[in-house]
Amino acid sequence: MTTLPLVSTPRPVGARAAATCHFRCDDACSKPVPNASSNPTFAEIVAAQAARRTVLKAGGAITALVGLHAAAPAPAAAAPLAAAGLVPPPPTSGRIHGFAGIADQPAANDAVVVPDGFRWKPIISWGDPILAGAPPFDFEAQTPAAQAGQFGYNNDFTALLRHHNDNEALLVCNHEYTNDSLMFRGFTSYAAMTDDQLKVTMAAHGMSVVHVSRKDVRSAWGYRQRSRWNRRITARTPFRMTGPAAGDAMLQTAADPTGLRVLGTLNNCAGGVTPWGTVLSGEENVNQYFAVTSTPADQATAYARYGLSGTGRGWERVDPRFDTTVAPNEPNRFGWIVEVDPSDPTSTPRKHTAMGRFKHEGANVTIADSGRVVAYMGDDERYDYLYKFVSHRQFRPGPTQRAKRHNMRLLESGDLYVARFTGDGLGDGEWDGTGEWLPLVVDNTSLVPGMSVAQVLIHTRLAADLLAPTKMDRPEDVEVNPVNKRTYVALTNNTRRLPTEIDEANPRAANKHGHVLELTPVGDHSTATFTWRLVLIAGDPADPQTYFLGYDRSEVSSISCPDNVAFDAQGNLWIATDGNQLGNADGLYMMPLQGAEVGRLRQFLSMPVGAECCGPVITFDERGVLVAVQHPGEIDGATPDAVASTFPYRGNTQPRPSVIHAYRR
Ligand SMILES: [Ca+2]
Ligand SMILES: [Ca+2]
Ligand SMILES: [Ca+2]
Ligand SMILES: [Ca+2]
Repeated sequence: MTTLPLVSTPRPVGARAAATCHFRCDDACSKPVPNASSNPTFAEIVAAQAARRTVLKAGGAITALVGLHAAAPAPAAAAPLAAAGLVPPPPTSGRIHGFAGIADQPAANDAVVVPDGFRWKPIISWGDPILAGAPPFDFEAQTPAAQAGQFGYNNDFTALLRHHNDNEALLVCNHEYTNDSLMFRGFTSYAAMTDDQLKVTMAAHGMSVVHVSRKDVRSAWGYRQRSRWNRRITARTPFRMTGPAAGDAMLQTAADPTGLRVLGTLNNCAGGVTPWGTVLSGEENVNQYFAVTSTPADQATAYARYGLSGTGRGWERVDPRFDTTVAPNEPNRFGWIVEVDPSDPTSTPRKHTAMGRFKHEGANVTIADSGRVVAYMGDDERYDYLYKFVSHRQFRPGPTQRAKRHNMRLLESGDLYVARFTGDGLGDGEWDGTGEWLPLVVDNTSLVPGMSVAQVLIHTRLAADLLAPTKMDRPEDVEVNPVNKRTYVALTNNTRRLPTEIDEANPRAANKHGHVLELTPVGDHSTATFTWRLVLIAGDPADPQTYFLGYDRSEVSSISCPDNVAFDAQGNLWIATDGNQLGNADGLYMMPLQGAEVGRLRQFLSMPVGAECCGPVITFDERGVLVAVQHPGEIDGATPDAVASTFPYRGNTQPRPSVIHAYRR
């Protein structure tokens, strides 16, 4: 076995590996932007133009953004920098947030780096057996049956649900996609794969529920093989459709004339945990699994808007529903938010039509003061939108089974909105303004002219286009801060945005590094209006276009491409990145949102070569964090015979996506 010569060739600036783009999203970035509508709104353009005039008059700056930064409020006082790339440690405590930030790590570094005083261990890796009868992982002897009982590939969203006591938990994980060229020796094309290999990749998708435990609060989490709580959900697991569009003609197929029972969940990206103990997961780039051999005439516009134009991943050879001539409605049965109850391994997971269909990054819920459940959701595509769901019924608190049965139905009926942002001008030194939630469906009535409720829910992108929401720079994870109750939106990047297309909420043309938005509801989370501001404009802090809530830019870590967000019990914002475009490894970062250190971003850990950082979850004791290391070793040219990474370094020479636990020694 050889290892690619990586040390002197860091990942080129400006790109994820081409292999990642190909296997994860079928090269979405190299294709035409699916949103061809003429949004954003007139109001924003007026505001942005007014702002540019103000700034140009004041400072003669080159761009609105650079000019604005010069006018930004004075940075907060900060302690002196300890060393290049390092920020001095705050007072330590037993909690995770007392750590000294690590320096930037080169992208070619095949290591997980954590701060002094911390260590990390893998909890579970691709191929580890979790169900009874599943064999140990054997890279050279993969079978569909083995994979269906083993932990799936490319772990993304991660949840840790306390189970019975403080030292037991259920780990729930998404398996977003497979990299077939790293899973099998000699891969050349989907067409050349064996039927069994194709079935292995189908079984490696979906989700896992894994029983984990530890000795005590100071030890690492480990997983339990063959626990009765363990579960695999794959591309063939039955799901039940719920909500107003369930059973609609556009969801019916020859194999399922009811339109109520779908096999599998695909391309599950981020997600969330509900207050009633279930897990939500977003089906994202689902278009890539379909061999579009023909397009139904009455759905041609929708097929185009959802990127359904590819040749698929070979699955149609072993499961004909992935051929659109055989099953033209099968694509409509993917692209939903799914809900799984990990506390009942026999339960049928559900897909909620009331929450709309698009390239769902994920969903996170909060309980509004009104008692209604509010879910925030991003459509992760350049120039797509931010959405909100508000349940019709109220959350019922309490640990009883009766309350849980009630709450389990909350996401089956509700109102759906899409966001429009209006800037108030850049002259005030902040990227901020007001926003409104434009109604798509309210009280089971469509508010989109010419579209029925089912049409709005199944072809949500087309419906939203008609309301002129704001085109965003790839909305990814969206989550409500448990302390300040505001909503945070990671916007990864959008290198296609033109200078003529910037607005105050998406303020950079050719946005390589992304930003983070904060929404504050006017009233409670179920109301139709909000105010907003940017809290982070990512990049190299030496770049005057970056912004860290006004904190001294010489005192913060560099960061690029925010993707997943999480919070600790103090309300600090944790950000995981995907696709660092500064030549550094992806990583996990923490930024305080209040107190003297507001905006002082620092890096907690970094990823091995080729990997993105996913699914951060601060453990419920606040002493550590779980992170999903996704696609380690996925760099162009890497193969099983020429690996780029040996992560997680456990005697196996192939890189294996893994969930790791980083915790205080
Ligand atoms: Ca995504
Ligand atoms: Ca402003
Ligand atoms: Ca991601
Ligand atoms: Ca999250």
